[in-house]
Amino acid sequence: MSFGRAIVCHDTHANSGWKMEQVGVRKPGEGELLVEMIATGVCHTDALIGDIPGGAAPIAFYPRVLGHEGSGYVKEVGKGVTVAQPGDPVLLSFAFCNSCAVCNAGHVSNCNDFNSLNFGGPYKDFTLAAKSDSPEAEKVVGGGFFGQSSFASLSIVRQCSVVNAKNLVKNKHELELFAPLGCGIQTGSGTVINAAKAGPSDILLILGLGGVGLSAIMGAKVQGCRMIIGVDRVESRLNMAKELGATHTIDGSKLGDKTLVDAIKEIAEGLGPHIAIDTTGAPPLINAGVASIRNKGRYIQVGSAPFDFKLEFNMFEFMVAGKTVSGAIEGEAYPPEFVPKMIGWYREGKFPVDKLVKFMPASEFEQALKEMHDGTTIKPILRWT
Ligand code: CXF
Ligand code: ZN
Repeated sequence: MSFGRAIVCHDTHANSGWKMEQVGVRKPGEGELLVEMIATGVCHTDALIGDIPGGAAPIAFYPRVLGHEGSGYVKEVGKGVTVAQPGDPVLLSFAFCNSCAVCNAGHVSNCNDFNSLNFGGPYKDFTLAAKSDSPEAEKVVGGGFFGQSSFASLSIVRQCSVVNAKNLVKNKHELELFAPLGCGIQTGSGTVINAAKAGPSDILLILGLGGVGLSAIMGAKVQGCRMIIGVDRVESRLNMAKELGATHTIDGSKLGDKTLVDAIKEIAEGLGPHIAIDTTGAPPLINAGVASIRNKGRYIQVGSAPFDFKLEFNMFEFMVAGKTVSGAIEGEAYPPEFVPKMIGWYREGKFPVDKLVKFMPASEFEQALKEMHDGTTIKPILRWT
């Protein structure tokens, strides 16, 4: 057993259940790697899952270690690991089985086992202990979140969640900077590029300009979309969207007498966008997004809506308009290919991820969560060293 620090969720965040603690980490088994984390991006999904009351759903259990945007160095590998060797730098992403019919068809982000591999468990990876003879060494803490549980200085990572960065990063700083590529940034940009396959003739609407929404703006810029409309209520995020390539922004808090749908259509040639992507999960924005797209338009859900929210629309009008509504997760990316692509665009100056991030010591995770929620920080990255 090795020892490190981890943000252990004993209960929901709302109940003050997240604590930085000393933990024991078991040895890696078959297909697993022991990774010394250097950086972890914070994503809204960590906050979402770590706020579901224990037992309320199969994916809600405590104690556990969350975190799913990690980067670090491999310390040890278990049997059958081929993706990396001890000493290699790695960037971490989501888990997939790579053998079900959906994975075999090339859609690994919609793997049939996505829920169990990413939210499931409890994988018995950690114990609550500072040393092996402590009585806490028997107390199991769940790991394996997205195959990585990267809210830890040391963690067991499943091979499928690993992108070897040996030939991708130049130094430790880059490895830290690229930590969030494997979820939030891939989710936003990949939705535009892989799921929507947006191009130069498209007018694109991005609802919500957090890490995912702003990454969608960067993806739209890479694709050369002719109009990129961003919607948010935080001025600094609207300004950042402009800096990254949004041609128009709408401040949802300053609509006056107009509806959001009217404001969107007014900008989008009176017809509405060809493609709308919601990154907020907020029901009023979802409804506005579906209503605003033009005939033959496509709406893509990316933000996590309330678990009991049901979308309602008039099916006859929907049919006649030829609209499409779909969901997408993780930017429909195959991380071993898409992560190197994002790094390539960054090097070409087309994908300035450095503008979105703020580095903070892992001990300041509470502050990082607060700043992510209020919009002062787009993408907090926790440093473990
Ligand atoms: C998540 C959103 C909820 C479903 C799984 C993927 N994406 C980013 O964190
Ligand atoms: Zn995420």
